[in-house]
Amino acid sequence: MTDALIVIDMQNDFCPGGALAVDGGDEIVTGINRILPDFPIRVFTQDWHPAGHSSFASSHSGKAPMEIIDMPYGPQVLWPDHCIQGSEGAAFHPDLATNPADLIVRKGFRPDIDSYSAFFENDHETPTGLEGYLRTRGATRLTFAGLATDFCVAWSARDAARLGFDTTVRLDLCRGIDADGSLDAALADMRAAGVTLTG
Ligand code: VGL
Ligand code: ZN
Repeated sequence: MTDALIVIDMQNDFCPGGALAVDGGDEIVTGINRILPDFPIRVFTQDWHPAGHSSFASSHSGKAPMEIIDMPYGPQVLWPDHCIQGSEGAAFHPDLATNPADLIVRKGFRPDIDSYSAFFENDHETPTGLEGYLRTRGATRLTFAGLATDFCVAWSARDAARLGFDTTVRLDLCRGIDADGSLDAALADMRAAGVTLTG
């Protein structure tokens, strides 16, 4: 077994004071920093949207954040503007130890499609390239931490399990958005996909 830690979207906009703040998002920074040295492979993701991204409510007239619209690739929750490329909100939390990262994967940069998962855009087809990176580095077992449990962590972990990686989510090192029961649904989805939930 070769282990990789995948740290999802530990960015200012998902922490208290940010544009799409997740309750307690900053509480997990210290714990993530602490476990980083335990993993021989360390990957961080960064949500990285162009201004006017199609996942922003502000890009659709008459729509408010948290409404759901139909996109060609399926239903899409609309979000407040967040993680705009190069902005302070898109930067990693200032206390996150980023030097230990081997690779930083940016996602959500295509204007017309969102990308929750670290592996595929929301069409479940367009790859980010992370699978190839992990396989060529020999990773077989993946541990996930970060934000948000019920969106980018859950979609990433579910894809990882489907791709055949031994997949664990450290729930104690994640925090969720929990819109409309999305947290319970995400936990059930991950379990059904064979993801181990710990912490
Ligand atoms: C995320 C909503 C929109 C996440 C990213 O990181 O979970 N959620 N963009
Ligand atoms: Zn986003």
